Amino acid sequence: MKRYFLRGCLFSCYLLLWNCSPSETADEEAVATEVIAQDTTDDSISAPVVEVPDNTLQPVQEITLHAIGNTQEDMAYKEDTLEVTAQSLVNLTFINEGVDMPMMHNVVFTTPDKYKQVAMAAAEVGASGNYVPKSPAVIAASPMALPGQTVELEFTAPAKPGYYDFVCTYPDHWRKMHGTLLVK
Ligand SMILES: [Cu+2]
Repeated sequence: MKRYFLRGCLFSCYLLLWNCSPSETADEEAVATEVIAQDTTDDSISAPVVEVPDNTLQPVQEITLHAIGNTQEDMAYKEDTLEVTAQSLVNLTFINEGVDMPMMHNVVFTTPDKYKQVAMAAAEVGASGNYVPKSPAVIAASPMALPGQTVELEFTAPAKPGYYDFVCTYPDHWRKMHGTLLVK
């Protein structure tokens, strides 16, 4: 009798243990599934952040351009050539050293040999169009800098190396104020 009772007990204990272990495994599986689910969510959140280093790989170039002179005769860009690397992010600081009001200048980058054409179209656009025509020949344009003002312009340099142009599109300034953008 005693022996059967003991055997019965052991069997019950065995059953208890057997019942416990699968449920624990099931819990662990549930936890594992949750972790995987969280990881997937994290990946989708961090996805746009991953794109940022792609932009930072683009070389950044800081260049400075000065407008000098204070009359229609002696006004000029101090630098007649600017050099940038193809497809780099160009950070241009444009300093207008003019003193009197007619010395309003900007800098407009154009495709090769189109600076005069762009300047002519700009004069027609006038002040309301900020002296920048809507033209495929315009690569980038700075805001107009009043005498003594400094303006900034950020743009991506052309992908194709070559000689491009830049010009001040304030009416009649193109004759004295134009230069070459050398893209290497
Ligand atoms: Cu000008």
